[in-house]
Amino acid sequence: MENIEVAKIFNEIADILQLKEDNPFRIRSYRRVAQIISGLSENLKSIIKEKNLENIPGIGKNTAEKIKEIIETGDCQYHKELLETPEANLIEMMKIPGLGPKLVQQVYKKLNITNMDKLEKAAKNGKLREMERMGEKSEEKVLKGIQYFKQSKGRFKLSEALPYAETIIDKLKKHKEIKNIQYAGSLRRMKETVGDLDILVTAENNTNIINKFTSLSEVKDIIAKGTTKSTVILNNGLQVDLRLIKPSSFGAALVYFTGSKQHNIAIREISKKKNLKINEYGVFSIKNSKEKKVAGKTEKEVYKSIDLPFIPPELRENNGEIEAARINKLPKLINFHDYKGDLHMHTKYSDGSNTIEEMVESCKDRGYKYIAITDHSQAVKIAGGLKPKELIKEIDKIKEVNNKMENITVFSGVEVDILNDGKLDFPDDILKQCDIVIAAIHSKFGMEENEMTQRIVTAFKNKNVNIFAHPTGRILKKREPYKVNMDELIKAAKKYKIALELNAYPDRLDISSKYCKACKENKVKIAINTDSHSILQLNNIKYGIYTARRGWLESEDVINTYPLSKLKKFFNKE
Ligand code: DGT
Ligand code: CA
Ligand code: CA
Repeated sequence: MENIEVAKIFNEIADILQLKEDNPFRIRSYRRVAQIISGLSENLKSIIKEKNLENIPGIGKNTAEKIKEIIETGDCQYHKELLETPEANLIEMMKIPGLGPKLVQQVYKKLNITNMDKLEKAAKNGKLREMERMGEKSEEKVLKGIQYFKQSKGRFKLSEALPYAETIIDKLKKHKEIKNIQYAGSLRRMKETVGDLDILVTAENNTNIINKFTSLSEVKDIIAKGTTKSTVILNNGLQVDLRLIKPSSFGAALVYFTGSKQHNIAIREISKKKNLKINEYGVFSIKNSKEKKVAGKTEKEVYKSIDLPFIPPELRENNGEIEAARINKLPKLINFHDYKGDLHMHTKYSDGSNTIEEMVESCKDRGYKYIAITDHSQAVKIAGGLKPKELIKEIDKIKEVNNKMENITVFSGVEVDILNDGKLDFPDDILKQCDIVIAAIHSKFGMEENEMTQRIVTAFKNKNVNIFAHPTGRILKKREPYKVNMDELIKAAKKYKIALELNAYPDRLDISSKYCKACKENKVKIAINTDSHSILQLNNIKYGIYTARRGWLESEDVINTYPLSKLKKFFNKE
């Protein structure tokens, strides 16, 4: 059982409790456990074997017992009991973006609607508007949500797919017969969601490898098992295509199966003009209707044969990368070693599960040069938001820690809420005392576009604000971005020297790669932050870096790569 599946059970417990209108703090604590588990870099099974689960910050005795039960039996009693209650039927509807537990309960109680199909019918037939506080508009919203759900259904978040791909590759790699193994497809392009995994292998004995692949413990169903290709379904429903490739074609296959399809079509057009044929087996010159292979072993060779430099997989969307490659203007994409420090994280002062010292130590171990501690402000009660006095206390504490620590600078900061009118949740004289201020929206997501844009731009005008967190508010597969005019937002960010955040939390990846590119083109800086609520979540930075690369970002576009002095200047808007 993968960690993610265990996390899913805890999330489902929270969902059902929410539908039961249970204690919000209890609900939140189950959600937090789910977050902690999905952030773990080690498999729960091996943690149980080798260490104590309760050593994981945020995991208490009760939770540890539940986790053990789930790992040993596949589920836990408490979850099973909850599943027997009437509210459990409604979980499906909770998955519709924009549909909260209140509305789900309302349609259940008033109209006896228990699933998505019934809900869709009721919305189409104008039945929902008969209820309190509901109208034609809310029906439209429900229908849009259902449509969005159906579109994204069957796709997996990057964070749900990448660990599986890595595990499978690690396991298969142990077999000496494998000479080369690599994931391709949308995963290699680091798309935020992937439809299926595509893995390519070269091996001495194909049959052996296919047998090993289909008997992996992650495999639930075998769909196809041939001599050069096999397709399976994993325990979490994800499909994996494994293809065995001849070494002389590995590069060509890698280009082909990495895609995207649009990129492939574009390079095929180029090859045609050069009298070449390009496919998954190689690049071939055609003379007197005779074919001769000119490239195929490596990707570099394939691109070279059509006079292009190697194009990083993250860029292969036919979105300008081929034109850039032609004139040798491909971006020098940001890399892990460029990254100097995380500027958005929470501690026990608000809803994090580690202390300031623990967060700092862990970041120091990662080799970071600086970090910022940024707990929540008072408006977000559920996340333990700080009162002004408490923030001042925390700032003192951060300064104390900073003075003690060597080789790392700890900035004092806050994630301050943007209120409905664009004012901030703390007065300026409080904010001024922070080294860094992150502004964020955690309420009233349903505003009209104009109002929302004005709300945010008003906040940008506050001189204390440095970063705008998770700028579109989306939750992958769960919540659509709020309505906001991104062009205006980007312009305002430029004008008021605000960095937009690329929040690396795997459910967010907000802003998306598309907007990263737009920011770069408008010379707006990006801050890649994990928004960690525990030391384990600091690992999520990888999803941020991958998404940034997909968004064409170079190190100079990202403030977390700045040397300390330059970063301080940025905070002071110099
Ligand atoms: P996904 O799985 O929906 O997230 O997206 P991909 O890009 O991984 O797509 P997939 O798995 O259907 O195919 C993997 C790659 O194979 C794709 O990126 C490009 C290549 N490919 C698949 N079908 C075609 C096709 O009809 N024409 C061309 N030129 N390439 C294709
Ligand atoms: Ca795929
Ligand atoms: Ca595929």
